Amino acid sequence: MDPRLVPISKFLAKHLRHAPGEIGLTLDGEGWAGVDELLAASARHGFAIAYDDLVAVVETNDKRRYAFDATGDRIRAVQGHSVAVDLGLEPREPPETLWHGTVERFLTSIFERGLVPGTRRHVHLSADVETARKVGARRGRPAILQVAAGRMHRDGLTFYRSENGVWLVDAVPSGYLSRMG
Ligand code: HQG
Repeated sequence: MDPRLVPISKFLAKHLRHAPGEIGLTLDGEGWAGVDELLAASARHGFAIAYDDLVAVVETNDKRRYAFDATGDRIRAVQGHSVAVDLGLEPREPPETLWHGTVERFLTSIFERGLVPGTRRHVHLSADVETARKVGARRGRPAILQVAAGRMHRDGLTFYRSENGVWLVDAVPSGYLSRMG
């Protein structure tokens, strides 16, 4: 992605996932904001975004974090919210194994309490080890947990997959976790 677009992507993450009210924006129940409203609200708050740059962020963002609706009139973050939204995702059967990247200092608590969502709506799991390693590395030296997703699913726990390929689940009890690296 063009480095010039990174601050725009971060601004969108903040306001489409966590703090729409801070710029006077309202998300609907599925997390959508009107594109015109978003651009106006951003400009009003001293962060004017050109429409073409918004499109470029949606299309070239490294993790495809944002999407327009079919008409192109609305935009939302495809995962990672802390505000209450229902993304309308259908339950899906996960692969037998998924991965979670974290850091050593959280492990004692994780093995006591399982993985919990913290401020977000879901626990985020990765389909491959490399992605989990990157997620963990945001906080320090990564510790990788293997998640027995197939067994969880057979035990009746529900999985979703966001549009950009992140697996989402309400929580992961510690009995489904093992340390991999
Ligand atoms: C930890 C980024 C103590 C958990 C990434 C994590 C991801 C516990 C942190 C997405 C715990 C929550 C999400 C427990 C979980 N005790 N710590 N019982 N249970 N934790 O940021 O998974 O770039 O909310 O291990 O790539 O790190 O923003 O979740 O370290 O996909 O698109 O609590 O965010 O995507 O942190 O990251 P987060 P995450 P974006």
